[in-house]
Amino acid sequence: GDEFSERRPYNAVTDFVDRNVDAGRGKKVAFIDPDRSITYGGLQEATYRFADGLRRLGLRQESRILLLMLDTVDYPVAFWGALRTGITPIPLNTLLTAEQYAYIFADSRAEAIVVSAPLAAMAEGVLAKLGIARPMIVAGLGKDEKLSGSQRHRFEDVVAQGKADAKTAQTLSDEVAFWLYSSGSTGEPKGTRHIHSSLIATAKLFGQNVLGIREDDVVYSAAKIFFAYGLGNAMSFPLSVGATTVLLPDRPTPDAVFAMMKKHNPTIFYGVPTLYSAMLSHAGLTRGAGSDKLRWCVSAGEALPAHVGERWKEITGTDIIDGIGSTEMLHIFVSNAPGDIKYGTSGKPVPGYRARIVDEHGKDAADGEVGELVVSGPSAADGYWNQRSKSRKTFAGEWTHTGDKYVREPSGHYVYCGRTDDMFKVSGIWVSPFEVEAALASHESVLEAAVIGCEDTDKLVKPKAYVVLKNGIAANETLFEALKEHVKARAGAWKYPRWIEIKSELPKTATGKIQRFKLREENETA
Ligand code: 3UK
Repeated sequence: GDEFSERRPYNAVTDFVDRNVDAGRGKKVAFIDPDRSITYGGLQEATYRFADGLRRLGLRQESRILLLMLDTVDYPVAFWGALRTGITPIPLNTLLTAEQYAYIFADSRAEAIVVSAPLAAMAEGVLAKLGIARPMIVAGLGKDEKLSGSQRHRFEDVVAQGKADAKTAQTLSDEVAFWLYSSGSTGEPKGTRHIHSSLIATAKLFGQNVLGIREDDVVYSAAKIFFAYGLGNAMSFPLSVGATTVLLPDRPTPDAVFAMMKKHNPTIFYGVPTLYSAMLSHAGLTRGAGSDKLRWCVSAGEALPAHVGERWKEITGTDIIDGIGSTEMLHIFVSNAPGDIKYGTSGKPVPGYRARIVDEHGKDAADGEVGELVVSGPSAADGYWNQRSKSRKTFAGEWTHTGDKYVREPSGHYVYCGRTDDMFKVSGIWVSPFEVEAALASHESVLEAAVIGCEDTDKLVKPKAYVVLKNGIAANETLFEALKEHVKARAGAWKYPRWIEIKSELPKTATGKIQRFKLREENETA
């Protein structure tokens, strides 16, 4: 075992909230949103009160509550307040469809919902359609806005009515603390159950040891708290060292992000590759991306194309640290690091995690051979909720299967090659759709691209590309020929797309991952 896996009485709220107050940070600002801020002392008191408020609503230890919330100072109060009373919070993506929420409401059997005011009507509609009654706590209502119906409560009333000296539930370090629904690029979302000690494991192993986050940092994450990536970035990592987090409830457009950078001068910025790429094509990108104090930028969620990292470094003067994480492992487990960056790779295993690349028989692949990435570490989830066979496949003892194809370079760097299920062979040689997409996206006319394997008249699989062109670029035969030549030169002769189809947009999950299976379905029915 490791220092995080020893089983002991432990509630994460004491580590992330109370310890800061004990260390004399009671008056320090922990979170800032566009309207309010909250100190460490204020957070401690509000989480005690919210915990007691939940008990007063009839909720008991181990019941589950959904958090359908925008990023404001109420988010940490709800999350850590629930943990304090041993209730399991389930942060939910705020961008899902009513059908997806209906599925999750039913699957999770949550007993209450905390919802931000702009999302309340939608949540009411889902409950009505399911024919179930649940207490709903609405955050961010205006003073004059009224709540109607029974079991409807204002967030601030639940906080105000709870006692400030209530109990902290005695939980165990390896007891389930919260769930996250996996983004589900294929199939239905899975409730991924995480334990108390995983939060401190990721905060120390990645936040502190890799990023070097410290007390005087001011962090801003464009990735929202409901995403495992954002939960670490904007909540657990900064709280683990007593830093300050700035929150934006709105959509992180390049303009909105630049405004945050200028206003708050964050020292650490977290984004996803699509955002970095959009910011790069924005005239507003300057040194520090607008912040006078920027130390590091971090990218995850999908692979960061090398040219994006390199261009970003040139213009802003700051590197982007790309690392791979997953909902199942809670945060990043293979990563580049400050001072040790190789663009175009995901870096090396984060100390404290072990990674292997294995073939279909579970044997270690040689350097240079593509295989599946499996990982072992203290922050692996306890399993999926009510999904026994998927749990057994993904969490195989101490090794967690990522479903990602990787190759290790002799230098020890891990290079992403796409999802296991999206790979295909051309003339017996593996093609990673991702590699062809990256080659296409590096062409000056291309905004983004998706590639699938497609049968030709000989029933042999060849790459087919769906391409979104940049504004004002016209599609014609000359351009198609240029794109094919570009891929041949960049990725390898056999990898060029035999067919190119122009699209106005690509099908994506709510978290921005390309849904190649949709393109495959579309291609089969055509
Ligand atoms: C892909 C990457 C290449 C990969 C996440 C940081 O993305 C996160 O979690 P999800 O469950 O998706 C996991 C899958 O996304 N991926 C993520 N990062 C990278 N591929 N390079 C990367 N840097 O397919 C992985 O299996 O949504 C990211 C922290 C916490 C997270 N949950």
